Amino acid sequence: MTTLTANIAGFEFDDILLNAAGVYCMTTEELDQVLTAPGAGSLVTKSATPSFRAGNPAPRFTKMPLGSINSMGLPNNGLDYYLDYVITKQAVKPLFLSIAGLTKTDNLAMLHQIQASNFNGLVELNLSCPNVPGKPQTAYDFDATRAILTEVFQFYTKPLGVKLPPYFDIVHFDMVAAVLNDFPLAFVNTINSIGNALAIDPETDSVMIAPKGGFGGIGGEIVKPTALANVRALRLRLNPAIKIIGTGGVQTGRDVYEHILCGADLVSVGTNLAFEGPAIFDRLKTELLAEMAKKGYRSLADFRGNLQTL
Ligand code: RRO
Repeated sequence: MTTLTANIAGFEFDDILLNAAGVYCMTTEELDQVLTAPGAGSLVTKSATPSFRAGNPAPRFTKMPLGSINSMGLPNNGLDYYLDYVITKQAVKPLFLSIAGLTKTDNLAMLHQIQASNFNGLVELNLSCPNVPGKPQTAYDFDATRAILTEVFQFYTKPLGVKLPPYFDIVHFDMVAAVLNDFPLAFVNTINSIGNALAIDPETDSVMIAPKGGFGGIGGEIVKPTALANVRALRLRLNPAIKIIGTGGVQTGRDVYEHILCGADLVSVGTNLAFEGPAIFDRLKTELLAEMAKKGYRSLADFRGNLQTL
């Protein structure tokens, strides 16, 4: 029997798929659908700020050729809402709580609240939201990334990971890994959407989303090579104790397989979950098992990280 399991920070995942933060995870109704979806091994909540945010004006998420573009602007129901949810459901399976403060002070305050709470699952600190006007992506600033992690690990003792933006330069892979390796991170999640892209509607010659003059983060099929490069580059550089959640461009079981080949432990689905709904997890699992059978593999460990080079 082929099993698809993973382990992060001592948590056993019975399946390796989950939603990407931001997709199907804003409300408890959506979260419940992912929680109970066949093929989904976990879920992550919409990145939370200390209190409710309406986010950017619509249209703020749309299909585009080969993927999606969004500038949601961090709409969310506030930390208490998501913290209550994961505390209530944490006995069902290991869960991820995502937070994305607009300032370091907000992030530290939220982590203090989580540290003091009954939540014992995994926290994903989102250092890569591309869509809040006037707020750069923290993880593109290596000194700021080191500074926040230094402060966090002075008090935070529960399992923590970071959501990273895509990097596009080998030197930047080296630089971010050098920072991350200095901390007891449980995992990194790579990649967030490729930020500040522009898609144009050929009928109207107009941008496709309203916020920020049409600039937004892209996801889906178009980002898969960038996602795979980031998973691979980080797996080659990070301490083995830091696990990797691969995110970006997952449409088929073959795409999941390729993320694992590059070193992913879990694989999350964003754009195509938005298009297809939570039934996608079971389809991806079935297709992944078929791909593994074709290659003669019985477990993920048989091929995780085994990308061949020429
Ligand atoms: O809410 C968003 O606009 C958003 C966030 Br926080 C993020 O991390 N990534 C993204 O593509 N959109």
